[in-house]
Amino acid sequence: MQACGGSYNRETRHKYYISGPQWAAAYTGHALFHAPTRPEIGFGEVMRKYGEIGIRYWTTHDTDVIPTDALGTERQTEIVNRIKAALAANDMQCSMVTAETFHHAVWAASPAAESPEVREYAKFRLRNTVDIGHDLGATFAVYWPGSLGYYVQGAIDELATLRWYAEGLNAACDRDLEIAKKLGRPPLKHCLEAKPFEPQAEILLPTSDAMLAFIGSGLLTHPEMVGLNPEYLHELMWGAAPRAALARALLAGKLFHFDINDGYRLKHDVDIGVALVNPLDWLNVLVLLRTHGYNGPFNLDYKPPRTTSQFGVFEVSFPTAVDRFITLWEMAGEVSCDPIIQQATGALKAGGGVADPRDAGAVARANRELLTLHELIAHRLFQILIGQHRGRTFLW
Ligand code: GCO
Ligand code: MN
Ligand code: MN
Repeated sequence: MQACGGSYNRETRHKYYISGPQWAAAYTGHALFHAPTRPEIGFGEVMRKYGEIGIRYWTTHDTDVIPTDALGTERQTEIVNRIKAALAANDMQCSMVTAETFHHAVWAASPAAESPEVREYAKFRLRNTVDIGHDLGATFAVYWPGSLGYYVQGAIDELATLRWYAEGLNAACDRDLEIAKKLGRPPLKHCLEAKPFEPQAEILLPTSDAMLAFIGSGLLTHPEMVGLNPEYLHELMWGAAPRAALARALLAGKLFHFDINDGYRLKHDVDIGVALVNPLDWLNVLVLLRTHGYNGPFNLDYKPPRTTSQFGVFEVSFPTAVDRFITLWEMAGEVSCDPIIQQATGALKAGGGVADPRDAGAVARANRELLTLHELIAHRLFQILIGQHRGRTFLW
């Protein structure tokens, strides 16, 4: 790390709305074909390390920190009080809470199962997560539905399942309005997160676009309270251009929260550190978000590689992820005011200067060379990415 140099200090890292998930830091290296490689750690240790690094915000699933059988009991209150103390001790704030509706056996048929008692339990969990969120001072609640889908044909009625899922969200929003009023706090921003391929074979809401349609379907009693938490990799996985998926969310006014990481198209959810696979695309994504005024959190939802110990997780994995994000965010600012890119986009917008826009041949001819500026812009972005625009040279 010392040899790499160029890392930001804690104060600089504090200026960005970057959040560290409990589950990312506590990830033990396990997966379907992988046994754990690291010991478990609790929220006290995670916050101490995040605090040292300069990650200001913390996010958590309910069951990352509260055992399932303690949810809604006095033990929950006691744990939440300890979390508050640990946040304060490490100069951190809780920005987001999320309900785990995928891991426990109770979710085998999803939180919107046919069985009414599963759905009642799901409502309890979602309402309880809203309670925890207000108690911890959070701004956002995220829902990744998990098992909302099926493995075998004919297993579920899709329409009924989606209606039932909406009932769960409605219960969360109703509870939120009630508590927010009582506490004099603004209601939480509720964010749906899509993932296309896992953990079921077929997913009912596989993409952010599907979720936008769901939000607008008329099933939600408070659609204005519900938006999106897209994850970069989850959009890439199904073959989308993440930048375009984010643009659609922005147009709809629904880009509330953003999970940042990286990976590959049409592969499983590898959750690699931000920009380690697609740095140029990441730069572009941040140009889009800066240009259009996104001011929500950037949540480091990735898995530090299982090849490292906890030493590597906190000495290398998290600080480098934070610093790559900051560097790219600052570069994105540079892109927005780069004179060459400004000239090129200005020229593109001015058009080819054809007098008669009904003459297809003349319009095509006038725009042909103009459109070569698209490639010039791409080249300039690459130069900015590698620092060549500042005179950096490569001699051999
Ligand atoms: C994943 C998901 C999760 C969610 C989390 C929040 O990659 O499995 O992105 O990490 O972000 O469950 O609800
Ligand atoms: Mn995520
Ligand atoms: Mn993921």
